[in-house]
Amino acid sequence: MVSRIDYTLYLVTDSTMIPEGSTFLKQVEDSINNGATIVQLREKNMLTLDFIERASQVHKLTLKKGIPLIINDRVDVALAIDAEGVHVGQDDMPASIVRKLIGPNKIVGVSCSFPSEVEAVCKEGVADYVGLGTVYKTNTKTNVLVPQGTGPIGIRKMLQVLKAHNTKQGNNYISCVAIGGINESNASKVLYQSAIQGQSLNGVAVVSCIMASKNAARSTIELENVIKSSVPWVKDINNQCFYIKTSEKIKQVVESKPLIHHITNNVVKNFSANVTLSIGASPIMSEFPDEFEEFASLIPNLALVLNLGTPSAGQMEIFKRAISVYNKHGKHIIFDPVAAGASTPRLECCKELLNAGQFSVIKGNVGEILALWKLTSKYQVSHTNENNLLMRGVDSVAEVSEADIKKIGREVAQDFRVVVVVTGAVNYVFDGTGFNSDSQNIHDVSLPDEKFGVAQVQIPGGHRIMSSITGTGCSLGSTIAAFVAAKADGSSNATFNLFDAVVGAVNFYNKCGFEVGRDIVSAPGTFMIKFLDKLEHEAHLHLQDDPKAMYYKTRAYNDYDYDCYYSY
Ligand code: 3NM
Repeated sequence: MVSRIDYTLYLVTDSTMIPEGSTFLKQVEDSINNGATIVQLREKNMLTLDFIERASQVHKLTLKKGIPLIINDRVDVALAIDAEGVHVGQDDMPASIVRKLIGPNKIVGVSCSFPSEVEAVCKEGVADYVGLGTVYKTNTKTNVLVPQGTGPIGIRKMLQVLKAHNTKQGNNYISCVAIGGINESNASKVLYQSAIQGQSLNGVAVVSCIMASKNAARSTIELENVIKSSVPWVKDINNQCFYIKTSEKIKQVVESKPLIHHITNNVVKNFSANVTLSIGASPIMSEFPDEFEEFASLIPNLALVLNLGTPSAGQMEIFKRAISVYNKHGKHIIFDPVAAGASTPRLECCKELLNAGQFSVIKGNVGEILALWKLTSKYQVSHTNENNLLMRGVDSVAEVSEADIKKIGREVAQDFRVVVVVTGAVNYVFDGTGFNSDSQNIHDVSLPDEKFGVAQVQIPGGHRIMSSITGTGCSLGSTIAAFVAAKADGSSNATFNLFDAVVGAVNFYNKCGFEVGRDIVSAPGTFMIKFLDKLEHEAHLHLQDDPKAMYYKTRAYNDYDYDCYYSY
């Protein structure tokens, strides 16, 4: 088999979409000369003689540049021109037969849409790479199996299977690219979001983004730049921990007066806005997409709360517009998947949103985080008793043990590369951001599972009465957003530690809830008023360090150990 193939920018051709004024060969040549690292000739309706003629023309170009030419489906054409490889789909000639026909030194690629198909390719053991798709909706191929796209969630599930193969001693390494609806606007996002610990994509495959471009050279250069650049939402995050008290962090919120954009449910808008004001931030409740770009591009200390409490078809489009704009400008999004496990359509909404872009924080109760856990890459490939136990937990959240909460919290955090907050009598915060990767590949998480520690903290506090007052959960989302927008980790760096800021928010909020509940016991109406007062009081008046105040004990990423205590 062929080794060291560069799959980074994989051009798949299509002669039906050439723009006016250009030619098929010009599009291919412009792309090859400006960054395409491998080319697949894909002609679905061409006479054999014409196909061979075209293949040898393209081969001349690729040979000159020293990059491989792969022929789609037609082994005979590949043999005729001595191409470097053949790519087959699930309904084409089986890869094992292709291998026999073209020999051990050529490249064999196979398209896969599901983990079971990747598993079959791994078992067969003759392919050099797999093309995973369809990632996003595409107009280029009409008969795809998942028209809406598998999204990064689906890609990760396939990568989990591939990783099991690739990390096993003695197995031939199988590379992978993603395909379908990829272009300059989403290439770095798909590379970043698809990566799981120990296995990331080797590249992206594109058709229309280059073949239909009026300037194929420029489109290729832009795509290459995007592939090689970091995703915007990590630019202000660091991984340094300063063990700084919550009082220092809330001070930063008050001083920076961040703007918290809420797209939230109708029940809690008023309370969330009041909580936001009480802690010294400014709320804006906007579902008007035309102004999102202006917010995200012009306001520095800004974060978005996205709350699924009262979903509707129209709201999904608004959510997705907001995600796209906020991701583009690297602004942080706090996702509250309210009642994610309540119905299949609601979980589908979560999936659609998590596939649409990157969140920084996901906050939910045990049931909600358990529901999202079903979308993680390890969920479907593992058929262990452990998983069965957790599945019972989805139906009966009360049965979920602390160990289960820690497992699902960690796995959701790792898979979605976010900070996860699991709320309850005890709150848990997990850091799955993994920005301390040493990898050369900026989208790669790279560290193997056993080395990738997920920092985790348990935060007590709050009060049971809070569960009978609407908005107390949702407003924690507003508080987290305020700490994140203010970069309130207690340090004065331009960058901040996302996990520390979130821990500060959860700590602050629950300390206030505990103290108010302790003093007034069972009076929900009074609690609401007193709670707002308390938040305001603590935020603005108690900014000095209190020697008995909340403090952290230890933090060690690799031991999953980050205890948090505070004294009352
Ligand atoms: N294969 P575009 S999707 C050729 O899902 C191909 O296996 C797919 O085109 C798969 O980059 C696809 O224009 C077309 O979206 C991708």
